[in-house]
Amino acid sequence: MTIPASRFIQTLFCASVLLASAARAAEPSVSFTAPMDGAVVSSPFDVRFAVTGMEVKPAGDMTPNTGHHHLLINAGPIPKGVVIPADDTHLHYGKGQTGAKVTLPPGKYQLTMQFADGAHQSYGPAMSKTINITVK
Ligand SMILES: [Cu+2]
Repeated sequence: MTIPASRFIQTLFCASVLLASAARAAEPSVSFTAPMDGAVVSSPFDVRFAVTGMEVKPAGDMTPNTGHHHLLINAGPIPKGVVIPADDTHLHYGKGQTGAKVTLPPGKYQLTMQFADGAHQSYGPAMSKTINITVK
């Protein structure tokens, strides 16, 4: 008994779709564990950072595919290779922290987490995540 050609092609197609999604899942990325997008929070509130496919290291460590988290307040992702400024709205977690308590006055905010290397050079939009929250 032989497998009909159409069935064989269908199987191949399914296998390639699975492989493609596996490759996508392996792309490094970051995400907020907290707060959730659209959340209403009381200040101070917990921010939790997660990263997959790269490793957290303190600032200064230039091991490839490692870096530290940044929180950008009312700002979008930083282009790849650009050094992230250090000021009131660009917070660096250069000790390798994976979370922080953040204090903000009441209002609506756009929060962007941005992963960057040991010299604070951004890994670009692919290694960022933006959410909108309300501080009550
Ligand atoms: Cu930094």
